[in-house]
Amino acid sequence: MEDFFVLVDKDLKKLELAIDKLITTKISFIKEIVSYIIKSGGKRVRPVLVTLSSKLCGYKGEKHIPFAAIIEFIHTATLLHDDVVDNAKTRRGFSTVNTVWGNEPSVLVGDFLYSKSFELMSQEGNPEILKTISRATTSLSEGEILEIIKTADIKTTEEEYFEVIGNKTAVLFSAACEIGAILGKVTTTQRNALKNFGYKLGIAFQLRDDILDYTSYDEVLGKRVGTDLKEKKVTLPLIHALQSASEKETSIVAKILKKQIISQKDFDRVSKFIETHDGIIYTSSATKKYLQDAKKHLNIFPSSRYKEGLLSLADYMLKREK
Ligand code: GRG
Repeated sequence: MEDFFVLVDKDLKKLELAIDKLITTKISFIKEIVSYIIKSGGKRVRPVLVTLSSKLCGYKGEKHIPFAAIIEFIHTATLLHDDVVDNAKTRRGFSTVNTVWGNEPSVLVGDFLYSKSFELMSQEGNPEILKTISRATTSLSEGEILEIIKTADIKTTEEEYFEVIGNKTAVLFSAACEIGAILGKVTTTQRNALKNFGYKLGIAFQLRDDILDYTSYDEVLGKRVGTDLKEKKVTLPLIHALQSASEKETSIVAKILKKQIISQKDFDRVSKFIETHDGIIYTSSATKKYLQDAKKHLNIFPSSRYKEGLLSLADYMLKREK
């Protein structure tokens, strides 16, 4: 187990109890689906961020637990929606909710988790945190919609790509860290530092995700490799490869992206093309750069095991395999 997980081991146990306790509903069908997805082995990276950030900021209370649970509920809601949008068959090594129960339950249970999160937040009575999470969820939707607009667009620029991943992934990481800062009642400078740390970490997390989607294996990833291309998502490895591609290569990729169904052979061809043009190497070095920048934001905090934990969580982003 990574050392930052050990550091928050007790808190993660409390988190699991809070998750069970906070999801109250009389509808057993909702319970069944929520429990199926939420117990299916998510990494709990966002709750770890809430916890480590709050402790870094000297917070000694217990409120980070419900907020960590709320962040995980929102994350889970986005997965339920995203799997419908992408028509995904597997997640975390199991059949997706949309495969087992259908699209409607997946979307509606996502709505339930999303609204439950806001109900719980309103009970907590912390307007700063409410504002932070509200803004983040708006960005999540914007990111997902931007991504749809850019589907199959081989002209997608790096800037547009970073806007998509900033909104769909990084803002929630950023919000998780900011919650810790709000709970710890630190200075605005420290709060902004954690917010920026979380944002850059989230970008790196998504970059790694987009690399793994080309380089990993279904069994390791717990979902189908090559989904991005099959869903016609133009991610950084492909964007970079296209920048130095010949006209002929570009037109081959464009033709593949226009197909109704992208085959395994098409995927292999595009993977080879990305490899030839160093798309993965480029994306890996962008990941490293974001992580280095992210870590610098923590310089203003005194040394502590929680700071070490956040730094080692940053290192894990680069090597994670799932
Ligand atoms: C506000 C409910 C709501 C929806 C907004 C669908 C949607 C619109 C946004 C989706 C954004 C999305 C799916 C971004 C990808 C984020 C990402 C990298 C997910 C995988 O996270 P991990 O690896 O997952 O932390 P685990 O399984 O470990 O929990």
